[in-house]
Amino acid sequence: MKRMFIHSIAAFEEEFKLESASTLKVFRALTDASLAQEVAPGYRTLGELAWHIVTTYREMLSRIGLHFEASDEHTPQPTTAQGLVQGYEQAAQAAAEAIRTQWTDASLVETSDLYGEPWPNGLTLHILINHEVHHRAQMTILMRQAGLTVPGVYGPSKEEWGPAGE
Ligand code: NI
Repeated sequence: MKRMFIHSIAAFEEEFKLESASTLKVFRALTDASLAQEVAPGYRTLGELAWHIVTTYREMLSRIGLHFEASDEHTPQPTTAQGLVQGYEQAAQAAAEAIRTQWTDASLVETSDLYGEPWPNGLTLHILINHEVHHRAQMTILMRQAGLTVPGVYGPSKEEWGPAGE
């Protein structure tokens, strides 16, 4: 079966704009105190999950020939929620800018070595977005555990439901 694949820079930008705005909404709901929240002892904390989303841009996209400055997995995690928001905004903007200026649609069908396998670049971009959505969803569980109000992502969150619970 052929994997889902992003075929144009314009399609990537449209998808990325929406998902990135949702991620930012979730990041902006974080508090400094909540960053140590973990789902169970020994698992990634809320702050670590957020930082993993940020550093994946550089980690993943540098493997497929895009050049930009952003924090990577060796950069120490910010200790404040504001630092995480700034890290995310910087990495997401720099990545989007690199894709827009360094690639054309033809670049998306070229393959790069990812973890020992040849992945088309358009697949890597698709997986980058899915990876972010996956960890963002994990974050919302930890945010509830930490007593934060979770913003809606694809629809209203429980806190945003009307009185009838619709
Ligand atoms: Ni991950």
